[in-house]
Amino acid sequence: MAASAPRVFFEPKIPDYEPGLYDFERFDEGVPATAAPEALDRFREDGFLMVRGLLPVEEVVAARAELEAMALSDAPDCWGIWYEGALRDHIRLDPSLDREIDGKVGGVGFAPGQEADRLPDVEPDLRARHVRKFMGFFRRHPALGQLARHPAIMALVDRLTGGSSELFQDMALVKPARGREKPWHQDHAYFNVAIDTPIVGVWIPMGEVTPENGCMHMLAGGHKEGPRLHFKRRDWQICDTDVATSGRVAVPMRPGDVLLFDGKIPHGTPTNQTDSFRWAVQYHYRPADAVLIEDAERLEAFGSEGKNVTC
Ligand SMILES: O=C(O)CCC(=O)C(=O)O
Repeated sequence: MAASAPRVFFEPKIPDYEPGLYDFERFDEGVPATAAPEALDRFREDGFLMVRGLLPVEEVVAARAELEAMALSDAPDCWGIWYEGALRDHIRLDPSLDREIDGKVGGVGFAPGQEADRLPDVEPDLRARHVRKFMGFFRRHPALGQLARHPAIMALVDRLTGGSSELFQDMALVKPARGREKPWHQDHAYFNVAIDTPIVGVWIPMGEVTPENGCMHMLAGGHKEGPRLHFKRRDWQICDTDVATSGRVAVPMRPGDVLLFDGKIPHGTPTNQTDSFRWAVQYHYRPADAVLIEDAERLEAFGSEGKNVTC
């Protein structure tokens, strides 16, 4: 059966953030792969654990090649593809058709901008230089699928979810040269999964990541505070002024390293200030018997509307 065409999302340009939003107290050094099984207490304490050299570099390189090919393809084999607002300098879009973020309905409601059923009509290379995100690809690309089910990752994830884990979301975050930030947020605010469920995010860089090109920034221990209110601002996000300045950690990584993080840890990534891509994939796992909830219950915990709060 032929794969159906991906859904295409054109994001708006988003405003700059205030300087200092991604200042940090320290770098996280991670733990060697051999020490990871004994270091899971650190995950529980900090809300994340970075494991050095957990994956063979050649497997990460092969997965990145699949993403690079998808970015250039005339028929990318994925569920959805998102383009940075900067692509609007090269294509004609009617801004009056842009929709705002709608955290109320979840899913594509989290995507601001507008949606299309075909790729932008520009040269593949120009298109590829503006990809921000792919979703829904791991079953269709062997090397990306291999990372998603990698035994070295699953051995740790299963211990953190408490048993048999189900992969329920796959995405690649491309962050092209000068690509936009992902503001501080908790991933669980995007998922209709019972609030007390142990959700584990796995973030795999496919090149060196640094504060300059947009490595992960974590609020160490912030998961213990539970759900935080999210607002419709530059994204579906925690209010910038609600992000504590103490406990902020930057997590520079190399190919082969893997970052495991709790679904309730506040985290974000700054703008890519370099002229190169910053490639990463992110997979999310939950216990196979996780209870699913409705949007209303998620918003009761994470939503800000109707709660007499400001941002
Ligand atoms: O890779 C990034 O830039 C941020 C990814 C992230 O935190 C997310 O999409 O939830």
